Amino acid sequence: MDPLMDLALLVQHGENREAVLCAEKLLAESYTVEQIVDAVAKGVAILRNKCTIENFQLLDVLLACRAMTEVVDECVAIKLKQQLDSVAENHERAAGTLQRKTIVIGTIQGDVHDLGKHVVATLCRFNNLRVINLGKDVPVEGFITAAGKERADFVGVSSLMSVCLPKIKMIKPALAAQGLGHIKVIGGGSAVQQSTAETLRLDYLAYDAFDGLDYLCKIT
Ligand code: B12
Repeated sequence: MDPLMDLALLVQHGENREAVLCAEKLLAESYTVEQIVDAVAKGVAILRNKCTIENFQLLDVLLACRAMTEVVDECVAIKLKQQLDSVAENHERAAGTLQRKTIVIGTIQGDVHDLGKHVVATLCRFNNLRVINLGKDVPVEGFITAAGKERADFVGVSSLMSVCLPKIKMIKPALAAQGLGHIKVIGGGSAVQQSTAETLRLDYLAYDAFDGLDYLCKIT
C-alpha cells in the first residue's frame, strides 16, 4: 500500500506512537513535510461523519487529533527546525539576526477547531516568522488588541464552523478603525474556503497551510 496512506490510516485509528514512527521513517526516506502534513490531515478529516450535530463520536475523533498533533510536534517541527538551521548556516547568519515579521494567529470566536491553525503556526515559526498564537475561540477584539500590542504584520484567522464566518468579516474594518489597516489579514480552514476573500474582507484566503505560507513569505 502507499506509505502515505498507511500514515493516514494510523492517524485515523488514533495509533499515535505508530503514526509518529511511520512519519519519522517517511521523512528520513525523503518524503516532504508537505506530504506528511497532507497525509495526517486526511487521516483526521475522514472522520467528518463522526463529528456532526447528530452523531458525535468524540473519543474516536480526539484520538485521531492526538495522533496528528504528535506527528506535527515530534516529526514535522523537528524536520523544519533542521531545515531552518541549515539555511541559517549556509547564509552565514544566525537565525536571530534575520529580520522577522510577526503574525498574530487564532481560531475565531465560537470555534474550537485548532489543528489546522497549529500546523500553520508551526510552519510560520520555522519559516522565520514571529508567531503570537492566541489559541481558539478568540473574539474579534482579541485579534485587534494583540495585533496592535505586538506590532503585527499579519493576522491569521482560522474557521471550520460556517456559523462563525460573520465574525471574520469584522476583523479588517476593526483593524482599520484602530489605525491598523496596513495589517494583512489571511484566513483559512474548511468553512473559510467555502466563502471568498472579498466576502470575508480578507487580504488572502488560503487553500491550505502551505498556500498560506507561500503568501506570507512572498510579502515578507
Ligand atoms: C477534528 C474535528 C473536531 C475536533 C477538533 C479538535 C481540535 N483540537 O481541533 C472536535 C472533536 C473538538 C470537534 C468538535 C466539533 N465539530 Co468538528 N470536525 C473535526 C474534523 C473531523 C476534522 C477537522 C481537522 O482538524 N482537520 C485537519 C486539519 C489539519 O485541517 P484544517 O483545519 O482544514 O486545516 C488545514 C487548512 O484548512 C489550513 N488552515 C486551517 N486554518 C487556517 C488558518 C490560516 C490562517 C491558514 C493560512 C490556513 C489554515 O491549514 C491546515 C493544513 O493545511 C472536521 C471534518 C473536516 N473534514 O474538516 C469536523 C467539522 C469541522 N466539525 C464539525 C462540527 C459540526 C463540530 C461540532 C459542532 C460537533 C458537535 N456535535 O458538537 C463541534 C464544534 C464545537 C465548536 N464550537 O467549535 C463540522 C462543521 C460543519 C460546518 N461547516 O460548520 C465538520 C466540518 C464535520 C462535518 N460534520 O462536516 N471537531
